Amino acid sequence: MKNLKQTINEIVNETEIFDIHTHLFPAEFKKYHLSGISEVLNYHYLIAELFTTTNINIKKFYRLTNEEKSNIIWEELFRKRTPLSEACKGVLTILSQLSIDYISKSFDEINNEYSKLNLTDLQIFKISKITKVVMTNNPFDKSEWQLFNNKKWDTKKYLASLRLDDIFTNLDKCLDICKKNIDHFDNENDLIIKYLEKVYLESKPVYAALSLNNLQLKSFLKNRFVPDIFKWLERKNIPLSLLLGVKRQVNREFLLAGDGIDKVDLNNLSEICNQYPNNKILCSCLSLNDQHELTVLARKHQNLKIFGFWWFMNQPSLIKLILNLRIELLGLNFIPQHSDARVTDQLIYKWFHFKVLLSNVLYDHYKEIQLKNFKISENQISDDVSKLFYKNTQNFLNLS
Ligand code: RAT
Ligand code: ZN
Repeated sequence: MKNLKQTINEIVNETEIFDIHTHLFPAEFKKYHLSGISEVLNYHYLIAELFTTTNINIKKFYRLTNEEKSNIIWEELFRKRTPLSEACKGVLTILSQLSIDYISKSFDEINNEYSKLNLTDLQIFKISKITKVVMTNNPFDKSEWQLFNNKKWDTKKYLASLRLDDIFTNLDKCLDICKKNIDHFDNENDLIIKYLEKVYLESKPVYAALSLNNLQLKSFLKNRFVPDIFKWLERKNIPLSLLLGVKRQVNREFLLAGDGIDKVDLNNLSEICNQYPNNKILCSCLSLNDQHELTVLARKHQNLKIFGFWWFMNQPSLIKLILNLRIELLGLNFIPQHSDARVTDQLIYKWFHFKVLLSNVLYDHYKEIQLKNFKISENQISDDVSKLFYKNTQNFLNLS
């Protein structure tokens, strides 16, 4: 092998990625597909930063057009101030990766230059080496669900997942929607399962997902729908993905930018894994406080797989720390990252940033075993990275 560091960098940059959690939609579904620098600047991570950095009037801001909002974000966070936060650096990564010279330029100038690139989502997938992304699909959102009325998009690239939060936060609405779609049912449990079966056939999801705060997690096993949902997931052979520790609307005025962190009791996660040993559980926790316990739980339950650095955890300093911990406790038996991208262009920065961190962490671990006379080969590194970026996901989702 040439130089270890260079070999790892090359392999990490060339390995295909299966992005297990995004909020992306195919370009053909125009109403929901987001791309371009204006959308990148309108990311809710940046909006929260703008609100707390300036005294801008929040209601007035939200009434502006997207381009007006991006203009303000560019001026306030990138020109009047030094763009040092992770979300700001992400924008700089995208611009520099696309060779757009942004120094001393206004938003309009950058936007013009960016639009001329006419970047397609397939080009972006290629830049980031992404083969598949899993979307977040809410079967209780009629407008969004229209995606599945006409599948003239690449269903091998954009895989579906069923987001079931509404059953736990807005049951009446869900039951109404189920009743409009299902004619014959015995009781409400039967109704929900029949509706899930219908949307399953329409979308072919690779997993079902739920985000829960502590209270919801605590009462989860007592929920009257949960046993049947687990039975149904087992029949379908798809995992349940649990996104734990979000506290929705800590600041309501901020809208989508207003969610925060909750403290969760992971004993409840362990109990879920024990009570449903035949179901597969994917899990990501939002708070740093939960990462150690979550990693230990992934050593204790065969049906539990950790994935990604979710949202507030997606900060380089935390990733470095916890990625090391995960390798120390789990070897390579986890899914290290997902992008959570809402705008296709964000794939560029989310994955670029992570690849740099992963390469450095892997280098330290390989170096250490080399010092203990282990002969690590290029092929073995390729296999390892492919597990992390692709195969662990593919296997856990039972895909071929
Ligand atoms: O990361 C985000 O963009 C959040 O707003 C959420 O969408 C979160 O990832 C979720 O899936 O609930
Ligand atoms: Zn998400």
